[in-house]
Amino acid sequence: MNLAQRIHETAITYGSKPAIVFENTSYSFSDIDQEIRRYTFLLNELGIKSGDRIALQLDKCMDFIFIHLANLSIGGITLPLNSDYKTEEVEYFLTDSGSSLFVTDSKRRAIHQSMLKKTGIKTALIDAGSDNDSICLPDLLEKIDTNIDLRNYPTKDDDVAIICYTSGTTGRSKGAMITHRNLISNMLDLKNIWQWTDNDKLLHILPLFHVHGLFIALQGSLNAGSTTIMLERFEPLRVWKTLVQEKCTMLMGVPTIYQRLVNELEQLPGKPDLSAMRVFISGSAPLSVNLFARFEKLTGLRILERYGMTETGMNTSNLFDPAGRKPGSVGFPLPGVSLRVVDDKGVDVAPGEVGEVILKGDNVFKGYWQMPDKTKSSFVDGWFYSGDLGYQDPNDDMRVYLSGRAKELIITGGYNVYPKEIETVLETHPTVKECAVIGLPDEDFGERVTAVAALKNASEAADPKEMITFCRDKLAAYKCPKSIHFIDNLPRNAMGKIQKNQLVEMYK
Ligand code: MLC
Repeated sequence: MNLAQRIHETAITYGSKPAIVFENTSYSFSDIDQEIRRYTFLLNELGIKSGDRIALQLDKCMDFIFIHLANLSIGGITLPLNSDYKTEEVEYFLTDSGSSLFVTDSKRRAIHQSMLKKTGIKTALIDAGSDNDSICLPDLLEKIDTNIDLRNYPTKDDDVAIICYTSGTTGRSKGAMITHRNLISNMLDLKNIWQWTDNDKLLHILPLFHVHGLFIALQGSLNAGSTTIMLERFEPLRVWKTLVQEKCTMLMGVPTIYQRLVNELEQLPGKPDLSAMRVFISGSAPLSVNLFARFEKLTGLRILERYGMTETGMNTSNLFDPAGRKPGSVGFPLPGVSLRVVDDKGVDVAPGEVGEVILKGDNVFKGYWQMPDKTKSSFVDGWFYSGDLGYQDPNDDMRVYLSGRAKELIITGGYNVYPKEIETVLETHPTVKECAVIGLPDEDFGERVTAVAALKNASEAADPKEMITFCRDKLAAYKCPKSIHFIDNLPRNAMGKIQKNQLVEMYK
């Protein structure tokens, strides 16, 4: 089945019930269904066909949702792009994916202007910008006064629905191809294990361009027939107020969000009435035992931690029963997911021992877009090697714990950053000889991206602020170092490999 078809069927069932309340404007399931129908017509007018890629770089907005689901309805593939990606990053995603259409707004159109001209990609704006080179979607939408429904859902289960770009250990981003089967199987699993129903009201505070905000929270909520209260930005005080006012039942966040919510709650004079709240869910980065305990002490509620990744959607979850939510553990594999822990030869380790987590199931993606070698090396006998290290507790039903990573990766505020990508940019700075990017412990972001640089001319005064600005011109802000330290020579081992552990010890 096609994901958009499934959501269309839910829309028919729930009709006038509020589906999404975006910043106080309410859209019923029928409203959303009609908008998707109109956008489908529009995409067809623009020549979009089954298998075409449409890239979206937008602030959080309803058009994002309509265009994405309209695109899937005619067999298109959506590329959700981080709203903060800079021109060079966007250029790579558009050209690598061979996108047929880039949907953005006039603000970003102006920033990317020369790149868009160079690549010649068809660009459509969701706001009425006066721009001769771009298509103005509101103008076109106004002219659509037809009831024709072109949604034909021409996909098979293993056709690609979404390409999500993830940074790579080599610095080059890879497009993870996520199929309709991946999305739907995961969505159904989560509906069951989190007892998600049409009585639920989800407070949505995450970005829409990632697995967490788009697949798990939004698509999950639409599928369950529940109401999504959607805020454009995450603001801790507003979250507490909205949870109470709207009598929300579910919230999904990354640990940085819970950290900020707890800090805010500690300052509040009275405790919010959370009696309607069924479950707070955390993922995308490890939730510390300390934060779990602080949250429980303040609210009396135990956060439910689950484990997923772009390539696999959700893999494991703690139990819905609060007694089965253990701090520090990511719970148990979902019903449709097989999980093993293996050594570096691919042999299962003894229960309780640490190894790499490998995964198989309908949730596991199809491979990396146009990277057959990379795809091949990520799978052995159909098992996807996650790069996460972990173990299973033989005395607790093989409950899963994560303990580190096999590959170099920094997780900052729920976003993955591969050091190589930042090192590559920083090493193009005229004064930098070489550098190493590390993650240092950070109470707010979990890990803080930090660079250590050796200069070409060690006696020259270097300006870390200017270097950070240099990175920010080329990379989304979350990837850029929050601080830069200077060193004469980077520490290396006998093989010449940079000793990042030593750098972490030196600067943490
Ligand atoms: C923003 N900044 C970050 C950052 N987010 N820096 C590092 N890490 C981050 N995560 C930058 C901002 O651009 C800003 O730059 C400065 O840091 C301070 O930002 P802020 O105002 O404190 O951040 P805010 O906008 O409030 O965002 C914080 C956040 C956001 C936690 C709400 O990062 C967020 O929504 N994270 C969720 C990420 C997510 O959805 N991940 C899911 C991946 S899917 P300046 O210019 O102001 O200095 C996945 C699979 C799975 O992993 O299992 O879920």
